[in-house]
Amino acid sequence: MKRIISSDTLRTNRVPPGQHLTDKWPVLHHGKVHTIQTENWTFKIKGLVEKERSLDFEEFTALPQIEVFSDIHCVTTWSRLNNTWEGVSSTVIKDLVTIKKEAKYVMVEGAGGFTTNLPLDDFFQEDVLFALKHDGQAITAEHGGPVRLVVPRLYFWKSAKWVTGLKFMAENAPGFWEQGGYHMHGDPWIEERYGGR
Ligand SMILES: Nc1nc2c(c(=O)[nH]1)N[C@H]1C(S)=C(S)[C@@H](COP(=O)(O)O)O[C@H]1N2
Ligand SMILES: [Mo]
Repeated sequence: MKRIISSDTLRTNRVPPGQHLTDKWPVLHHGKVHTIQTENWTFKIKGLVEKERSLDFEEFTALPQIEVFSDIHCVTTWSRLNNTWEGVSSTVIKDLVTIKKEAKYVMVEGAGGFTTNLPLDDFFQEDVLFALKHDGQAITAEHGGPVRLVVPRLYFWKSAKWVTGLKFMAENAPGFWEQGGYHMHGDPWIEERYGGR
Protein backbone atom coordinates (compact mmCIF):
# COMPACT_ATOMS: atom_id res chain seq x y z
CA MET A 1 0.00 0.00 0.00
CA LYS A 2 1.31 3.44 -0.89
CA ARG A 3 2.15 5.50 2.23
CA ILE A 4 1.77 9.27 2.18
CA ILE A 5 3.21 11.53 4.84
CA SER A 6 1.03 14.65 5.11
CA SER A 7 3.38 17.61 4.61
CA ASP A 8 2.22 19.42 7.78
CA THR A 9 3.65 16.58 9.89
CA LEU A 10 7.13 17.55 8.64
CA ARG A 11 6.94 21.10 10.06
CA THR A 12 9.34 21.94 12.90
CA ASN A 13 6.36 23.22 14.89
CA ARG A 14 3.39 20.97 14.17
CA VAL A 15 0.88 22.87 16.31
CA PRO A 16 -0.94 25.72 14.51
CA PRO A 17 -1.55 29.06 16.29
CA GLY A 18 -4.25 28.98 18.98
CA GLN A 19 -4.26 25.14 19.19
CA HIS A 20 -3.30 22.84 22.08
CA LEU A 21 -2.45 19.12 21.99
CA THR A 22 -4.60 16.25 23.20
CA ASP A 23 -3.83 12.52 23.20
CA LYS A 24 -7.53 11.70 23.25
CA TRP A 25 -9.73 11.72 20.21
CA PRO A 26 -12.86 13.75 21.04
CA VAL A 27 -16.12 12.97 19.26
CA LEU A 28 -17.79 16.02 17.71
CA HIS A 29 -20.67 16.40 15.30
CA HIS A 30 -24.11 17.92 14.90
CA GLY A 31 -27.04 15.63 15.66
CA LYS A 32 -26.95 11.90 16.29
CA VAL A 33 -24.40 9.17 15.65
CA HIS A 34 -25.41 7.43 12.42
CA THR A 35 -25.16 3.65 12.50
CA ILE A 36 -24.75 2.55 8.91
CA GLN A 37 -24.93 -1.06 7.76
CA THR A 38 -22.41 -1.55 4.98
CA GLU A 39 -25.02 -3.51 2.96
CA ASN A 40 -27.13 -0.35 2.80
CA TRP A 41 -24.27 2.10 2.17
CA THR A 42 -23.90 3.74 -1.25
CA PHE A 43 -21.53 6.41 -2.49
CA LYS A 44 -23.02 8.77 -5.08
CA ILE A 45 -20.99 11.02 -7.38
CA LYS A 46 -23.22 13.80 -8.75
CA GLY A 47 -23.21 17.31 -10.19
CA LEU A 48 -20.78 18.43 -12.90
CA VAL A 49 -19.71 15.00 -14.17
CA GLU A 50 -20.30 13.47 -17.63
CA LYS A 51 -22.25 10.61 -16.07
CA GLU A 52 -23.33 10.29 -12.43
CA ARG A 53 -22.13 7.17 -10.68
CA SER A 54 -23.07 5.17 -7.63
CA LEU A 55 -20.92 2.54 -5.87
CA ASP A 56 -21.87 0.09 -3.16
CA PHE A 57 -19.58 -0.74 -0.21
CA GLU A 58 -18.07 -3.77 -1.91
CA GLU A 59 -17.24 -1.79 -5.06
CA PHE A 60 -15.87 1.13 -3.05
CA THR A 61 -13.60 -0.96 -0.82
CA ALA A 62 -12.27 -2.83 -3.89
CA LEU A 63 -10.75 0.47 -5.12
CA PRO A 64 -6.99 0.92 -4.64
CA GLN A 65 -6.15 2.09 -1.10
CA ILE A 66 -3.45 4.27 0.44
CA GLU A 67 -2.14 4.95 3.93
CA VAL A 68 -1.84 8.54 5.16
CA PHE A 69 0.04 9.81 8.23
CA SER A 70 -1.45 13.11 9.43
CA ASP A 71 -2.31 15.48 12.25
CA ILE A 72 -5.83 16.60 13.19
CA HIS A 73 -6.68 20.23 13.99
CA CYS A 74 -10.18 20.95 15.28
CA VAL A 75 -11.42 24.54 15.18
CA THR A 76 -12.49 24.19 18.84
CA THR A 77 -8.67 24.36 19.50
CA TRP A 78 -7.64 20.73 20.10
CA SER A 79 -5.05 19.08 17.88
CA ARG A 80 -4.18 15.38 17.79
CA LEU A 81 -0.88 14.39 16.19
CA ASN A 82 0.29 11.12 14.61
CA ASN A 83 -2.81 9.59 13.05
CA THR A 84 -2.53 6.79 10.51
CA TRP A 85 -5.43 6.44 8.11
CA GLU A 86 -6.18 3.82 5.48
CA GLY A 87 -8.70 4.19 2.69
CA VAL A 88 -9.41 5.39 -0.81
CA SER A 89 -7.52 8.43 -2.10
CA SER A 90 -9.71 11.33 -3.27
CA THR A 91 -7.77 11.23 -6.57
CA VAL A 92 -9.34 7.82 -7.37
CA ILE A 93 -12.61 9.70 -8.05
CA LYS A 94 -10.99 11.02 -11.25
CA ASP A 95 -10.81 7.41 -12.53
CA LEU A 96 -14.48 6.76 -11.72
CA VAL A 97 -16.11 9.75 -13.45
CA THR A 98 -15.21 12.42 -15.98
CA ILE A 99 -15.41 15.73 -14.14
CA LYS A 100 -16.57 18.60 -16.35
CA LYS A 101 -14.03 21.39 -16.73
CA GLU A 102 -16.39 24.00 -15.24
CA ALA A 103 -16.24 22.17 -11.90
CA LYS A 104 -14.11 24.07 -9.38
CA TYR A 105 -15.62 23.01 -6.03
CA VAL A 106 -17.05 19.92 -4.43
CA MET A 107 -19.77 19.53 -1.79
CA VAL A 108 -19.10 16.46 0.31
CA GLU A 109 -22.27 14.88 1.67
CA GLY A 110 -22.76 12.90 4.88
CA ALA A 111 -25.69 10.97 6.38
CA GLY A 112 -28.55 13.05 7.76
CA GLY A 113 -28.01 15.94 5.34
CA PHE A 114 -24.52 17.01 6.46
CA THR A 115 -22.49 18.90 3.83
CA THR A 116 -19.10 20.59 3.63
CA ASN A 117 -17.61 22.52 0.69
CA LEU A 118 -14.06 22.36 -0.66
CA PRO A 119 -12.18 23.83 -3.62
CA LEU A 120 -11.06 20.99 -5.93
CA ASP A 121 -7.44 22.09 -5.40
CA ASP A 122 -7.77 21.15 -1.72
CA PHE A 123 -9.94 18.07 -2.31
CA PHE A 124 -7.45 16.48 -4.70
CA GLN A 125 -4.32 16.91 -2.53
CA GLU A 126 -2.37 13.66 -2.21
CA ASP A 127 -3.09 13.30 1.53
CA VAL A 128 -6.92 13.51 1.25
CA LEU A 129 -8.73 10.19 1.59
CA PHE A 130 -12.02 8.45 2.28
CA ALA A 131 -10.85 6.66 5.40
CA LEU A 132 -11.95 3.14 6.34
CA LYS A 133 -9.41 2.69 9.15
CA HIS A 134 -7.71 4.79 11.83
CA ASP A 135 -4.56 3.43 13.52
CA GLY A 136 -5.31 -0.03 12.14
CA GLN A 137 -8.93 -0.27 13.35
CA ALA A 138 -12.13 0.17 11.32
CA ILE A 139 -13.51 3.69 11.85
CA THR A 140 -16.19 3.43 14.53
CA ALA A 141 -19.73 4.78 14.05
CA GLU A 142 -18.90 7.60 16.55
CA HIS A 143 -16.04 8.75 14.34
CA GLY A 144 -18.02 8.55 11.10
CA GLY A 145 -17.61 4.98 9.91
CA PRO A 146 -17.83 3.02 7.78
CA VAL A 147 -16.39 5.76 5.54
CA ARG A 148 -15.35 9.28 6.49
CA LEU A 149 -13.42 11.93 4.61
CA VAL A 150 -10.07 13.12 5.99
CA VAL A 151 -8.63 16.44 4.78
CA PRO A 152 -5.43 16.75 6.85
CA ARG A 153 -4.41 20.28 5.85
CA LEU A 154 -7.72 21.97 6.80
CA TYR A 155 -9.61 22.21 10.08
CA PHE A 156 -11.30 18.91 10.92
CA TRP A 157 -14.87 20.10 10.25
CA LYS A 158 -14.08 19.61 6.52
CA SER A 159 -13.52 15.90 7.26
CA ALA A 160 -17.13 14.75 6.79
CA LYS A 161 -18.26 11.74 8.81
CA TRP A 162 -20.64 9.04 7.43
CA VAL A 163 -19.86 10.09 3.87
CA THR A 164 -22.54 9.26 1.31
CA GLY A 165 -21.38 11.14 -1.75
CA LEU A 166 -20.03 14.13 -3.61
CA LYS A 167 -21.48 16.88 -5.78
CA PHE A 168 -19.17 18.73 -8.17
CA MET A 169 -19.99 22.44 -8.58
CA ALA A 170 -18.85 25.44 -10.66
CA GLU A 171 -19.45 27.97 -7.87
CA ASN A 172 -18.58 27.74 -4.22
CA ALA A 173 -21.49 27.26 -1.80
CA PRO A 174 -21.45 26.97 2.01
CA GLY A 175 -21.92 23.56 3.62
CA PHE A 176 -23.48 22.88 7.03
CA TRP A 177 -20.94 24.46 9.41
CA GLU A 178 -20.02 27.10 6.82
CA GLN A 179 -23.68 28.24 6.77
CA GLY A 180 -23.37 28.49 10.55
CA GLY A 181 -20.48 30.96 10.22
CA TYR A 182 -17.42 28.73 9.83
CA HIS A 183 -14.86 29.88 7.26
CA MET A 184 -15.40 28.84 3.61
CA HIS A 185 -11.82 27.47 3.45
CA GLY A 186 -10.49 26.60 6.94
CA ASP A 187 -6.66 26.70 6.81
CA PRO A 188 -5.50 26.20 10.45
CA TRP A 189 -2.08 27.79 9.84
CA ILE A 190 -3.64 31.19 9.13
CA GLU A 191 -6.56 30.65 11.52
CA GLU A 192 -9.36 30.64 8.97
CA ARG A 193 -11.79 29.76 11.75
CA TYR A 194 -14.99 31.79 11.41
CA GLY A 195 -16.31 34.11 8.70
CA GLY A 196 -14.56 34.97 5.45
CA ARG A 197 -14.10 33.32 2.09
N1 LIG B 1 -21.45 14.17 9.08
C1 LIG B 1 -20.79 15.04 9.87
N2 LIG B 1 -19.45 15.10 9.75
C2 LIG B 1 -18.74 15.97 10.52
C3 LIG B 1 -19.40 16.83 11.43
C4 LIG B 1 -20.82 16.75 11.52
O1 LIG B 1 -21.48 17.50 12.27
N3 LIG B 1 -21.47 15.84 10.72
N4 LIG B 1 -18.67 17.68 12.21
C5 LIG B 1 -17.28 17.97 11.83
C6 LIG B 1 -16.53 18.52 12.93
S1 LIG B 1 -16.97 20.08 13.44
C7 LIG B 1 -15.45 17.87 13.49
S2 LIG B 1 -14.45 18.65 14.63
C8 LIG B 1 -15.12 16.47 13.14
C9 LIG B 1 -14.99 15.62 14.37
O2 LIG B 1 -14.67 14.29 14.05
P1 LIG B 1 -14.47 13.24 15.22
O3 LIG B 1 -15.77 13.16 15.98
O4 LIG B 1 -14.09 11.95 14.59
O5 LIG B 1 -13.36 13.78 16.10
O6 LIG B 1 -16.10 15.91 12.28
C10 LIG B 1 -16.54 16.77 11.25
N5 LIG B 1 -17.40 16.00 10.38
MO1 LIG C 1 -15.32 20.88 14.80
